[in-house]
Amino acid sequence: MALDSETMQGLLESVTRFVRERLRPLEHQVAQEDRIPPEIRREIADMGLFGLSIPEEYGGLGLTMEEEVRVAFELGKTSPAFRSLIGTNNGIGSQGLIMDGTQEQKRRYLPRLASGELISSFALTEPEAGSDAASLKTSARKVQGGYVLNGTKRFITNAPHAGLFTVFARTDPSQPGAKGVSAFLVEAGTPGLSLGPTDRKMGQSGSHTSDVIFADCRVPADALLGGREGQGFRTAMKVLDRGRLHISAVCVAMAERVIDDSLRYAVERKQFGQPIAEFQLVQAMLADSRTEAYAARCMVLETARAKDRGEDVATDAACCKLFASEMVGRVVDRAVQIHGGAGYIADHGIERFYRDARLFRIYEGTSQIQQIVIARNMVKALG
Ligand code: COS
Repeated sequence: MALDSETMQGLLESVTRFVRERLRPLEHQVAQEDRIPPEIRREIADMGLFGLSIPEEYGGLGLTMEEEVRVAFELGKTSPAFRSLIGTNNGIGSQGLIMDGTQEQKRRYLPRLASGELISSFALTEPEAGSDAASLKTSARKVQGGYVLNGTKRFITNAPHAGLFTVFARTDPSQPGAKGVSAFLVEAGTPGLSLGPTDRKMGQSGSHTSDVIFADCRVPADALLGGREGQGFRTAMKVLDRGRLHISAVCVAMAERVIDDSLRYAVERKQFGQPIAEFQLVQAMLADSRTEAYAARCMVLETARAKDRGEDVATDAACCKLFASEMVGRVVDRAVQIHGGAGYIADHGIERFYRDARLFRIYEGTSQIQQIVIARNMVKALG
């Protein structure tokens, strides 16, 4: 454990209180305005949440995976946009740097990522390379003293706010697959780097994505992550293994939140002269949701502990992401059903979770990609 149990308990309690007292009252406003109020960003930074999983020597809290998912179990009990604000700095935006960066690269960026001064983004997906990430086309041509990047990245979370991008680009055009890919740390404001308009999305208002465009964008040689070419795809996969576990924890949290909302509604709402919670058909929906959320919670905790023990969790992280994201889809669907007409009305909030949850089955690898990862690894393990 990175924190002693008292400190960890204190952190969990303060996040729980912060979600209840500060974030939940703002859910509707954030959805309406599609922005997180700046004072909330400051409070999140003051609590150290931008640096949950960044090592202590760089100013983060250095949480273990188990501790991180326990925080996500609490932070995820509100609109996912709040979690998304710190999601990239703790996850896909910083982990490549933490896992494979040079000391100098870590020293340059991690303290500012941990404090929230700098937001980071993970630029892997392209218009024609989504699930098939190894086919990416963005190029990084070696020139005197550095590289020149050309290409377009798509659906990049937090790009409109990012000061730093981890960009995956092909350094070796003779290698069409994973082997020719390298990772680069590219700062916002570098000439030749521009952003597309912010995407309009189905849900998760307040969290923003956009294209990131490289047009003869010149970066210095020391922007190459870890100083080694050809390692980028492997870095991306390792980052995603970890990210999938974090997203699974967020799915558990959202499920628990909407189950709680559904239960309270079912106890209050009366039909046929009694609370609908007393009807067995409604009870069945509550019980199925509770059971599935509990199963996902156990999977996530167990896999996080295995990761902390140093085990390879690529398969189990994919199992978690597959089960937890599909589970929360079923749970939010039942939540709408339990709320009936009120569940379909925008002001009530349940329909917003229904739309927000849809992304979990898509990003950081679709459910179908998780199935492929799991089955392939099973076959490989057989030898
Ligand atoms: N950890 C470390 N290395 C890994 C790895 C992992 N989890 N998964 C794959 N690799 C390595 C492989 O070992 C292989 O290296 P070698 O050739 O040296 O053995 C290399 O990476 C290529 O792997 P593979 O051959 O499995 O690549 P594929 O092109 O077949 O694709 C999938 C693999 C489909 C699993 C991958 O493209 C993927 O995860 N796609 C989804 C991408 C995604 O999640 N996008 C979401 C957007 S980011 S928010």
